Amino acid sequence: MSTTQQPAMEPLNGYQEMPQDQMRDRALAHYEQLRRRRTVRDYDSRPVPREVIEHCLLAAGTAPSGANQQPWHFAVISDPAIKSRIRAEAEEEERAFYSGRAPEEWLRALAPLGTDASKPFLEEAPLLICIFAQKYGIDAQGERFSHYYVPESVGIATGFLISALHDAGLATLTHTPSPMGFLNKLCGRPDNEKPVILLVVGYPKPGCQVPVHGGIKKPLEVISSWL
Ligand code: IYR
Repeated sequence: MSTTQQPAMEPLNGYQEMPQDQMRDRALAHYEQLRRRRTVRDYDSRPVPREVIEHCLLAAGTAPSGANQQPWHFAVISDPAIKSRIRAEAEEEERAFYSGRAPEEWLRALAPLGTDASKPFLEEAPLLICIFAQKYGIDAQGERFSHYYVPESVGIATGFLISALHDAGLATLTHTPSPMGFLNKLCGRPDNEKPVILLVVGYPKPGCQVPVHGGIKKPLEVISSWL
C-alpha cells in the first residue's frame, strides 16, 4: 500500500455505549475486583488449566501497541526441569544483587516487602510466563525492521495479562531477575527479543501471607489531577 492511499476501514462493531448508571456500576465493580489483586510469593504446586492461560494470553494480545506491531512474545513454562534451571540462574543473579550489586537506597526501598535472594516460587508455581519484548522485527526475507514504543507496548500487554489472570482467579508475581539474558537460551528465543518480566502464575499456597506494604495504594488525589 502506498502512503497516499487510504487504508482499509471497517465499522466499530465491538464498541458498546451504556447508560450512566451501568457505567458507574461497572467502573466501581472493575475497581473493586482489581483492588483485590495482591502480588503473591508463595504458590501451591497445583497445575492451572491450559485453556484459561490461553484466553488470558489472547486478552494480553489485544493490547494497543506502536503501529499495531505487537512487539511481544509470551513463553509459557511448566516443565519442572526448565523451572529449576531458571531458579538456579535467577538466584545466582539475586545473590549478587542482594549482597553488593544493589545500592543501599534500593535495598531500603525493598525492605518493607521482605524480598531476598531465595526464589522457591520459581519451582513451586505451576507456570512461569516469560514476557519478551521484540526490540526490532524480522521480515519474511530475514531483514530487520524498526518496532516503535516497545517498552510502552509490552508494559500495556503485561498489564492486560495480569488483569486477565487475576480476573480468572489466578495469582501472579512480576519477577525481574537482573540481568535476565539467560532466559533467551532457556526459552529458545531469538536475539531480537529481550526478556523483560518473568510472570509467576498459580494458586496461592493455603494460608499465604502478603506484606502489608504492598496493599497500600496512593489515594486518588495524589495519583491524579484534573485541569
Ligand atoms: N529482582 C529482585 C529485587 C526486586 C526489585 C524490585 I524494584 C522489587 O519490587 C522486588 C524485588 C528480586 O526479585 O528479589
